[in-house]
Amino acid sequence: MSRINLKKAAAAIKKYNRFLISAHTSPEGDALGSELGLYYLLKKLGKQAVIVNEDPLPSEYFFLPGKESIKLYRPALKDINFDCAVILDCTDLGRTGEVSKLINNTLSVVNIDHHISNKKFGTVDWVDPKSSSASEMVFRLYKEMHVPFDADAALLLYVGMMTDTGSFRYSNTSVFTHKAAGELLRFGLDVPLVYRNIYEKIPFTDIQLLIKTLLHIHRTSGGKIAWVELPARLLRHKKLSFDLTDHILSFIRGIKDIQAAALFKENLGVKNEIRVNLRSTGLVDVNKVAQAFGGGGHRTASGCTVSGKLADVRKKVIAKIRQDLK
Ligand SMILES: [Mn+2]
Repeated sequence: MSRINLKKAAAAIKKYNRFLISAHTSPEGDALGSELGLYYLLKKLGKQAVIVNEDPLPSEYFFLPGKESIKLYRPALKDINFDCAVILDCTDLGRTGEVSKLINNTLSVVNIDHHISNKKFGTVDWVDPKSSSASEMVFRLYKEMHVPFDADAALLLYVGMMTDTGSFRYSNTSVFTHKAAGELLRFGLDVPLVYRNIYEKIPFTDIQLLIKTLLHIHRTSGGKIAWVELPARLLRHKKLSFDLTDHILSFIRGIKDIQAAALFKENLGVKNEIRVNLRSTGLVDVNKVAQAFGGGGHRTASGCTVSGKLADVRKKVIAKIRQDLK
């Protein structure tokens, strides 16, 4: 099934000429790696393409090639006459934020995603939950369309696969993921430097925030659930350009006997809106938990945005996690 839809996605890319590329808000390695990786593929095919995101690049991704071609959403972009939109790493169109306003009914939409909770919103839906990442799917698109990789494309797709697999440690890491990564490494990637750029250049003020946050890890349900809150008053001191969520979650997910970890973050821009990020060590299905609140993702990593006060949202979400504890 997935193979047929890969062919359909490739056929759409062949057919159209003026592409809008986007991914989810708060873009991370996979969103950026797959967007830019696809951008280079389209350029090699002689197509026009514009990447539009709602949010700017976090500073740890400033080293990515092609980053200057990413545009931030503004209403004037409606005047560009696209004939196809390729949406990457999104369970639904709403995950692109404001960018969804650029997509009208006449535009063909190619939905390329690896989340099990994908809502199949495209004209073509290529959804493959067995893929480690959207970047791994773009890797397959290069193969399918016989477009050769170069050093830039190799770096971008490697970054997407590396970040979404927790550096090739999570359960979504497959034989194919390693084979693909191995093939990309032939282009002379400096792996330690890639890792250092993404994970080891945390601004000192953010390390201080991380320490403050970790002082307030809470456990519940006999130590099976751990959670932390990031209230707005803490976030105001944070370097907005740097995404700490992953660092905090991978830390609390590693606590002995934990089955699920949750991070509750107050949205600085919207009052009473809480972003919830969930991780599971494998026993609890946090995709199901996130879906109960209108979000989604994967069995072991998911997220949702919930309206309400920080403490109320936290109680509701934790009650839901509790139902699935083993
Ligand atoms: Mn992804």
